[in-house]
Amino acid sequence: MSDDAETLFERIIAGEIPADVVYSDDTTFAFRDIRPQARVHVLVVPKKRYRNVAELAAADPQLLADVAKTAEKVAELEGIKESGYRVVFNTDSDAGQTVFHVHAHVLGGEQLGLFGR
Ligand code: D5M
Repeated sequence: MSDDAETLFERIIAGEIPADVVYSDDTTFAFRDIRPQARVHVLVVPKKRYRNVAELAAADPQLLADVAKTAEKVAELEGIKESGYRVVFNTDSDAGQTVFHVHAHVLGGEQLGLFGR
């Protein structure tokens, strides 16, 4: 993991790297994934960096709740709250986590496939 990978989302939050921002509030930030895996694919991050969802939950459960609420807000803004959506936290290498600033993938806008390969 490079330093760039560690700080990428902090730099997006700071406005130093351009992103298609969907929502922002005091504690969370949401922007479109650069490599969308569904018609709607938005990343929700806490502004404060934790490595993964387990570390976030242990350190600051309220902030994890904020991330979950922002995921729902994003679904509302994207018009997929009623049809349903998926929220995924990739954790470490077998899950393909590449950015070690915890982020929820909010996926939807179409019928999603099953889990697995
Ligand atoms: O997800 C990391 C995700 O971050 C992956 O789906 C691509 C996305 N990504 C990487 N760089 C950017 C930028 N610059 N803007 C928007 N989205 C980006 P992971 O769960 O760690 O594999």
